[in-house]
Amino acid sequence: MTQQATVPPHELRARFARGLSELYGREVPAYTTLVDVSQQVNTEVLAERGSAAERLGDIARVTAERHGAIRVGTPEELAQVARVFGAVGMYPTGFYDLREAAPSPVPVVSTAFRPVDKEELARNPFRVFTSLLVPEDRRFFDAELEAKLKEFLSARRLFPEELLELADRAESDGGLGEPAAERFLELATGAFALSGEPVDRAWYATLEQVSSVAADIGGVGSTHINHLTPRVLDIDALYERMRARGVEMIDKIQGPPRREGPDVLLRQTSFRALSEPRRFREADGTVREGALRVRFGEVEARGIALTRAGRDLYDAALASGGYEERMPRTERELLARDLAFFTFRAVPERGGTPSSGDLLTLVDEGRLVPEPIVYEDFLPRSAAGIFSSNLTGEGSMDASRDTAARDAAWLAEVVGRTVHDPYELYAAQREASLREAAARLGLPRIG
Ligand code: OOG
Ligand code: NI
Repeated sequence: MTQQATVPPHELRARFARGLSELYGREVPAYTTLVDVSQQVNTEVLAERGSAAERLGDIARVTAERHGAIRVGTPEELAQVARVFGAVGMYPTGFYDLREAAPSPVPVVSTAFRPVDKEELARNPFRVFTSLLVPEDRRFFDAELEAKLKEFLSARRLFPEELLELADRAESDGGLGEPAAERFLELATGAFALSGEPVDRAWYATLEQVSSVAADIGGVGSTHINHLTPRVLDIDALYERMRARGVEMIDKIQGPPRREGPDVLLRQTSFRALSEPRRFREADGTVREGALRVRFGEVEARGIALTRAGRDLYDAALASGGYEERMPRTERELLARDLAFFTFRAVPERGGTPSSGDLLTLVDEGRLVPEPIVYEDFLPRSAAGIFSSNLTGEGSMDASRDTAARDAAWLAEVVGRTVHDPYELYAAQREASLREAAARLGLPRIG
């Protein structure tokens, strides 16, 4: 008998991303328009700029690239999410405390599940920004509401046992054979579909007074993907084109302002999706048709990953208003001042003996060719801005009350896994490429 071929994690991930994309396109038709317009813009940019357009990822990757966002209510739910994503090679990376995000705090902490290896990212870079409600945070919730929330949340089940078992099997075996793979994907995609279950109107409204994110998470019996974001090569062009089509965009592009020079980090913009029909259970037990407007469309452009020094400069320059002047305008300067991450390709064909192991000298001699590392993560201020610009109502928060301490270590404990540090991942990629380059150039080390 022939052995059933295993579907490896990257293929599961690519199929999962496609499955969610089809689902979201059916549920939120404006998403399909956004994907179409993004692809038009990408085709044009590629035609105009040629290979320079692919400096931060080839067109196949950029075309397939998406990030999604989901929101869950309890540490147990987050641990289950980690198992589902672990099956497709997506691991918790980075910690974002959106409760601290001025001027629009949101009662969640977040991480992004994503591939962490260069090869895996190249195969399919799907990532999901995942937020966890913090009902213990007294700035948002009083003790009574916290207790009610926990009771409601502990009674629901986001992921069927069969899905979690398949996920564990996929992770421990490095994939799944057919038809288990197909079954896993069907259940995984289904877990993020919008539910037709009636929403308790009074309970939803109570939570909405505190925060519409709290209502979207804790007011319903399931989770759902709340946006799916394509990547575009010229976000300014995309923004104008969507507006020209009559789509009402938020009033700006979040992240680094437009300027001359290499793109850094991440620029994003969004539009509010239309309200969607949802069923509500009224106080008297009857079920009526209603509508909620919680999902939206978002698009992003990615730039070079910054080092901690680069990020500090970015934050300071944005805060002081001197961004345009203070951020370097060339890759060369970003590299020379160690503000951004690059990998390096050795060119032993240059011949002769390198005069030193000094990085910049080797680059100037043409023995090392720097290639920028694309930023694979998120920006907390943009994330909070994206949340808030798409919410109904301001919510309420009393900043004088007790917070509940949360950090990456806490999150790691909750999911029982490492929470990867983005800076360490980028630095490891750079170091690995330098080691390889040194060996090829016959140098003990490059530094
Ligand atoms: C997540 C918002 C954050 C991003 O791209 O920064 C985000 C959410 O709305 O749940 O997706
Ligand atoms: Ni997003």
